[in-house]
Amino acid sequence: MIEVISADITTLEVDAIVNAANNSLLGGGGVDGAIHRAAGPELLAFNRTLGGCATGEAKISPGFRLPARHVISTVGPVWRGGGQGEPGLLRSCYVNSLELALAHDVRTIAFPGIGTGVYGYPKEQAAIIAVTAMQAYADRFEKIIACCFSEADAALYREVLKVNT
Ligand code: AR6
Repeated sequence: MIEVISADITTLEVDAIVNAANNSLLGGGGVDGAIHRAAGPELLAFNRTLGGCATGEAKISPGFRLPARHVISTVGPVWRGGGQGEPGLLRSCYVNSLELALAHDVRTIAFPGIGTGVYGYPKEQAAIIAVTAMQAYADRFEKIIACCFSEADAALYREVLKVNT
């Protein structure tokens, strides 16, 4: 089941929340900053042991002080016009995060709009990629949540879901 909500992802009681991180996995702004603040300094200390993360890949950490049990960090592509492999890399973010989740018995997982903030991925194109990947995995999870940070973003996801079904 895929659910679209408008919320702060750090408040969700799910098995895993996904972080829109950078290659260092050592924190930043946006949702990454919010997740590190809510998880506490243990997340930064843990992530220092992970050796970073390539764009399109994913790594898993405990949730520490978050209500979520795990944080799955993935690194979206920086938008450079769409001709630099961005769609494939963004799809990989979702697929690799979902595969990693399955390997850790995650049944409920929430995603922010990877790449759609500082990294500049156009929101509608990103939502189509996100929803398509979520739909391919929907039957292997209890719940996949598209956690939007505004009602406008949530409306966009709902529109894409309607068109895709
Ligand atoms: N809960 C849910 N979604 C959120 C939250 C939140 N608390 N805060 C922001 N968003 P961004 P990116 C949404 O910029 O584009 C960081 O500095 C936001 O509205 O966080 O992948 C990293 O360290 C947007 O739709 O991630 C990297 O350097 C979405 O999350 C870089 O930013 C993603 O925006 C990654 O850029």
